[in-house]
Amino acid sequence: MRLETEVLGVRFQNPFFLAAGTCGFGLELAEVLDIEALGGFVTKSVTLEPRVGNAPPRVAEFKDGMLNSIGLANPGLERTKREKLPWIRDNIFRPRVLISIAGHTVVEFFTLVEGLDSEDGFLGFEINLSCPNDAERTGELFALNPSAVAEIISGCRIRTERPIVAKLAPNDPDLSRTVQVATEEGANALTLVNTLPRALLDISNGVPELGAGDGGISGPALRPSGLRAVREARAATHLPLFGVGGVMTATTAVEYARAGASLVQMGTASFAWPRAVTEAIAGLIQWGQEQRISAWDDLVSRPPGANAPANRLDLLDPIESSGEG
Ligand code: RRO
Repeated sequence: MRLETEVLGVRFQNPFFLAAGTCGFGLELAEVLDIEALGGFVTKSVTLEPRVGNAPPRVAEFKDGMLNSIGLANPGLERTKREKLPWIRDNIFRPRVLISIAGHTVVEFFTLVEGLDSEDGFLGFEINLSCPNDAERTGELFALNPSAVAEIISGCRIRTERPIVAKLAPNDPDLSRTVQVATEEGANALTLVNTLPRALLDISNGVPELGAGDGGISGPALRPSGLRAVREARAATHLPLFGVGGVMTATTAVEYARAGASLVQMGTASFAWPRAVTEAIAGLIQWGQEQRISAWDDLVSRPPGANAPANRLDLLDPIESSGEG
């Protein structure tokens, strides 16, 4: 099966990304994983000032996933430019890199775009509008406030010609509207979804397992939320979509393609097993061969009205289809 795909005007060697916050700035995973095999990765969210992050423990596992409250621990804008981007520029060749940015205020998003735009070695920005664990912010997520989404996306749009990808929240009561706002204001793609705010408790004393109290849930338990969000977004915009949430294997990636995602991001699976993503890439090639699907693109559900319908497995003629693998 051909995994190559063209999105955002560029070619991706396969649809698998590592999600923001699960691979640092690439360097952190280079020793345990063949990063050059990836379609791409998204960096840890960068804030204007360095952040030390939330009180430990910052992650807790449970049967169907993981809860995190890292609290945006990152080196900040200047050290990212000085210490992280040069490594990416000199060591990443085939994968496409998105820099995730997270503002504490609307204006901070603009300062981050302006501060990073002239650097080399990355494709575009993932605008993190949906971090559930920012102790420095009170009130609702940017992603849950359509006028904040409009202001941030339009302000970032006029400051860069690079692709901008808006990362939205799974608990948005009117996701279609948010998707439309991001589309109208000039986003080039959307990432669905960030983690879902939840809690785990120690039964001996009722104290939350995470130092910060609540955290964001990810892994298999998030998958149905991610799929629903991608389906809803697919119906509301023509923009390409990144599917995130419980992408653990080749077939969970296919499920996201069926929902309408052109690309997928893996997170929790690679936390537990760094090579999960390279195994999923190999698994997808094999699955395609077995199912006689010739291209990843044939699996991706298109927006309503688009003229390239997704392949229906039940309509494939097993003799006619080449199954080139
Ligand atoms: O750093 C975090 O705690 C964090 C972020 Br920025 C995010 O966007 N999503 C998440 O689950 N954790």
